[in-house]
Amino acid sequence: MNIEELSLLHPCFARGEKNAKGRIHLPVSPGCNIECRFCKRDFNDTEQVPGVASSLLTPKEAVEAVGRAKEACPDITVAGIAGPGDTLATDFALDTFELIKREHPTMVKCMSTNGLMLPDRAERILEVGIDSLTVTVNAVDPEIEAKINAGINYHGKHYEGVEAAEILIRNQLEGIRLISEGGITVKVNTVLIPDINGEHIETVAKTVSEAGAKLYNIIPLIPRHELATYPPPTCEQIDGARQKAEKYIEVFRHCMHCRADAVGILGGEDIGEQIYLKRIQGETPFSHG
Ligand code: CLF
Ligand code: SF4
Repeated sequence: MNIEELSLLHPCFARGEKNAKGRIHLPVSPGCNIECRFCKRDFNDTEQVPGVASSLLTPKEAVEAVGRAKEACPDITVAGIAGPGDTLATDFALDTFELIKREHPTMVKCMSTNGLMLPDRAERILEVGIDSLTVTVNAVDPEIEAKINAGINYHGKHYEGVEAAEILIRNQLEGIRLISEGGITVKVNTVLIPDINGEHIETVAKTVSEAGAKLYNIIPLIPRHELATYPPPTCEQIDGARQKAEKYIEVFRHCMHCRADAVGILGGEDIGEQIYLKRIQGETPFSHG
C-alpha cells in the first residue's frame, strides 16, 4: 500500500493532521534477537509503553481478537504486530498475518521490527502482503549503536558491541531497501536518547530516507533497564530533532508509545481489556511500536 492510501486508513501513517482510525496490536511474538539497553520485555498490566503486553496470543487467538475488535470499534482498520519481542525472531507474526489476510482481507497489515532478520525474511514478508512496515533504527554509526544495543543473536551466533552493531545496521538498511523496492511503505522509528544519539538524528533520517523509508518517527527514551539513569529528551530536544529529520523525510507526530497489546483509536480509550479479557502484572519493559 502506498503512503497516500495509508494516510487515510492507518493512524500511524497519517500525514499532517491525525486521522480517526484505530489499530489493534496482537501480542504474538515472544522472543527477541537483540539486546537494546533500554528494554526489559515483560508482561504488564498498567504501563502505557511499547513492548508491554498482557499475555501472548497464538495466531488463531489473534485472528479471533481482530474479529472482536472490529465488532467493538469499526474504525479499527489496522492489525499491527509490534511485540512484545521482535516480530521476525519467531514465525508467529507472519503466520498470524497470513490468517488475517484470509479471514479479514480489508484490514491493513502492519508489522514492526528491529530489522535484524529483514534481508532473510523479505521474500516471505512480500509474499504475505504486509501493507506497512516499521523498522526501529536507533543509529547508523556502529560506535553509537553499540552504546544503545549490547548484542545480537544472528544465525546461531552471539555478537557483541561494534561487531554486533555493524551487522544490525547493515541488515536494517538492506532490509529497508528490499522491502521498499517490493512496494511496501516503510516507516522508521528512532528512540531519541539525547546523551547518545541526540546529535545523530539528522544522519539517521538522511540514511534511512536514501534507503527507501517514507516516514520517520522519533520516540523519546523512557529511561529504564541499563539506560535508567539517562535523561529523556525535553520537548525542545524532540522538536529540534524532528526539524532536522524533516529536511530529509516526512515526520510522524502523533505517536502514542503503544503497548504491544494496545487496542483502539490513537489517543482515545484503550479497549484492550475488553478484547483480551485479562492483563497481567509485571515489571515495565520497552520496545518498538
Ligand atoms: Fe502498531 Fe506501530 Fe503499526 Fe502503528 S503503533 S505496529 S505503526 S499499528 Fe503508532 Fe503506536 Fe507510535 Fe507505533 S502510535 S508506538 S508508531
Ligand atoms: Fe528487542 Fe524491541 Fe526490546 Fe529491542 S526494544 S530488545 S528489539 S523487544
